[in-house]
Amino acid sequence: MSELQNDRLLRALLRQPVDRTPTWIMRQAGRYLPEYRASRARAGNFMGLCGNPDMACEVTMQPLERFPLDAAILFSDILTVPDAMGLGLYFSEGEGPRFERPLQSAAAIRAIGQPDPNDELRYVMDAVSLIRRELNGRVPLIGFAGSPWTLATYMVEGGSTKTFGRSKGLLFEDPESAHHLLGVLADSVAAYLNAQVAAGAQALMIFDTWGGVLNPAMYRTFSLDYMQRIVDQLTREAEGRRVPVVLFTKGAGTRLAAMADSGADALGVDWTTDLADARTLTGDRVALQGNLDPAALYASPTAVRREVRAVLDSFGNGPGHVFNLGHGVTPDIDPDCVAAAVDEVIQYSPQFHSPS
Ligand code: 1CP
Repeated sequence: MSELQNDRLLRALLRQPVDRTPTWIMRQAGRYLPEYRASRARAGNFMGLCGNPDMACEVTMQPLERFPLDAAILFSDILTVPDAMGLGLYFSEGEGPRFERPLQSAAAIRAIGQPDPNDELRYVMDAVSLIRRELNGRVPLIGFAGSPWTLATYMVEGGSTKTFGRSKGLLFEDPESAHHLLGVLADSVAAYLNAQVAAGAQALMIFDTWGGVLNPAMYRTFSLDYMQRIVDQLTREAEGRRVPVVLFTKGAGTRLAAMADSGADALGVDWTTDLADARTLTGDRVALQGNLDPAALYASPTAVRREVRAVLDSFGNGPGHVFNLGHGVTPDIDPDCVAAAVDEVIQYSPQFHSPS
């Protein structure tokens, strides 16, 4: 493997000194880029993109051709794991992800097993190896997976939900089945992430998009404990370097304090918590990643730059910050606003890293 030329991301995630704050953007490859829409049209649909390593590699590289980002993230989806468990993932136009065979009974939950990441998910590992070759050491590659709880919501609901009626209902009504499902998912995700590291992923992120909808006690029992079970099983070193792990719970708020004790190297922070407060909650235990409100990208480049400076000011001095949005970039923003955000981080952040 070629020598890594830009290791700012890996250093910042481990709270090591850097010359400036590194940056990448959640959903940086996506529908806001015309070149992504063209690739997706050629592939026919979203799964056609994810399932074809050449296309997944092409799309992963697109934002790096446009913006001086400090990381690439594997182009895939968190729902490939339940798909590999036999649930039949598909995307209906304008409706988001759906499963053909959602888990609708305790018996269905008992019947699922762990997929082999090098068999059913071989296409993801092939994409990881191909992207590493294509990156040629330019920036590190982030691998990822969904948290057990977040995956379980889609598997039990059959798709996206506003009320979490079935999935939260299961936690209250039949916690034993819920624990069984979350345990299988945690072990499956750990094996899947370790296979990504073996294929070349250099940092890992666990997306717990729906952890914030649980009450604090249930968050601990049904979301955080299973992320912890994953972190405990992960390969933490590859190619002679530590492989940093980032946990992201959307809507975490004060739960960041408990998350900082999970053994993760870094936490993603959404825009509803100030980075200064997140720093106070987590002390020096973890690095922080975030947290520009994605809606700021609907404003002018001038306003975007002002908001980026506010995020950098809020974290303040010292290492341990990776700039990002507080959640994924939305499809209808102007790519020039992403360019302005990335450039402002480069221009404004060196002052926070000067030796004192
Ligand atoms: O082209 C399209 O219409 C598909 C849109 C799309 C994209 C670009 C989906 C469907 N997934 C993705 C890629 C994706 N998904 C990445 C790629 C890497 C990147 O550039 O960041 C990642 C990391 C994800 C992760 C993901 N998928 C999450 C967790 C992060 C988050 O945004 O909260 C979740 C919840 C999903 C499920 C999913 N897949 C796709 C959509 C539209 C959704 C969300 C549905 C919902 O809101 O319930």
